[in-house]
Amino acid sequence: MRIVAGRVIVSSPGRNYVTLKLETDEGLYGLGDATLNGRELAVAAYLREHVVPMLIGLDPANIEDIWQTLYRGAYWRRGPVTMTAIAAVDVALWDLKGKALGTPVWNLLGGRSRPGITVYTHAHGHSVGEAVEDVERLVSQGFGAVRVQCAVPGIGRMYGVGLPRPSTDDPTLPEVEEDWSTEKYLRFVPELFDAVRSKVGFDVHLLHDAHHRLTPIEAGWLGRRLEDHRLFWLEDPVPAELQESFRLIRQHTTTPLAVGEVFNSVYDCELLIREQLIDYVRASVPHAGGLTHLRKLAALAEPYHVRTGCHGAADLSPVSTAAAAHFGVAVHNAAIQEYQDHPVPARDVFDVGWTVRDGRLDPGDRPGLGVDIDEQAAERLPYERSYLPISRRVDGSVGNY
Ligand code: GCO
Ligand code: MG
Repeated sequence: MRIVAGRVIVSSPGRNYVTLKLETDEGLYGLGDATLNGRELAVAAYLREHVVPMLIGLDPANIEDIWQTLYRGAYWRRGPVTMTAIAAVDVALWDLKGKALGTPVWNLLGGRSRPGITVYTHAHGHSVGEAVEDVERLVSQGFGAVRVQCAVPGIGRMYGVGLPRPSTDDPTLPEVEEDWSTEKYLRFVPELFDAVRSKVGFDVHLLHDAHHRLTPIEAGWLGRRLEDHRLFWLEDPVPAELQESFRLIRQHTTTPLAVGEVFNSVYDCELLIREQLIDYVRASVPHAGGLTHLRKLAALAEPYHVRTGCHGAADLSPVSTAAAAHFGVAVHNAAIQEYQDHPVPARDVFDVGWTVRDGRLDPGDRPGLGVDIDEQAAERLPYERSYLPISRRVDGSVGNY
């Protein structure tokens, strides 16, 4: 079998998704997600202009060799654009192999370690009362793990609470989250979890995302203050560009720590893992080099008691949810998977074999990844320029979004 074409499909069914479709001379094709939120067209161009021409004529069976060719052969290694492009090719090749052999990807990865991977989903509110109600709603739907975010009194616009986008003259400009105040946030979050725990009890896993906004010592304080609430994890307390900063956080709290949705290779977390500074690594299939690389990262983490809790927000396409599902049921130290519903119009573009039931994501038994794309439906919903928000602190300077 030979690769004869690679098509990059950019579509916006409620938000932008980039899908790579690798076609072979035998009529089989494989799909991979190449979406990098806010920088979608950079990956599309990297694939179209530089990667796809190198793939034509290759045997798609040789997944490892193609991965190494794209990684080492480019000379310029790593980085989100490169690694997302490599991931899209890698996942499309695993999809193709499964289809060629008539078996699901989870079977190629060593079979099932579990029937479905536990997922966590998102609760949010504009007030503590609303957040509590949202957690109760999700628990009643069968979710056993819920991430809780809530608007902080006195902060105008907040990450993770679903506030409407303000109307602006130019909708293509990034939205701005104003008034970020660490002091207000740190005063409020313990109150939020006091309320949620006293209402829902300890039978549900609660998670929280600090979205890179704290310093290590602030993170240590928050983790310690939340210890009695037994969070499943505190996520991204600080950006992990400086991996050793987690030493300081670790010395101050036993609240479990998760980090890494922006990681794109094992080198981003090697120290975090080896020194056991984190409990969960959030690197994902589409942003960390595909199934081939994420499996190696998980294998490094296993002896150090670090498990995976992969990023799975709605800006990762339904093709990535499929890849996450196959990874999650097969890999032994996969602990949990983030899950957020995709926008409704995505159902017209992507046909999926995975399901979420009773708080678990099951990849299903279709050959390959078990997902398909309707290219005509995708074409009717063209790319729309959009950016992630920018965060500004009370003093007007740019903070971490
Ligand atoms: C999460 C993430 C997201 C990211 C988004 C960026 O934990 O789900 O933090 O909300 O901000 O996916 O593209
Ligand atoms: Mg996050």
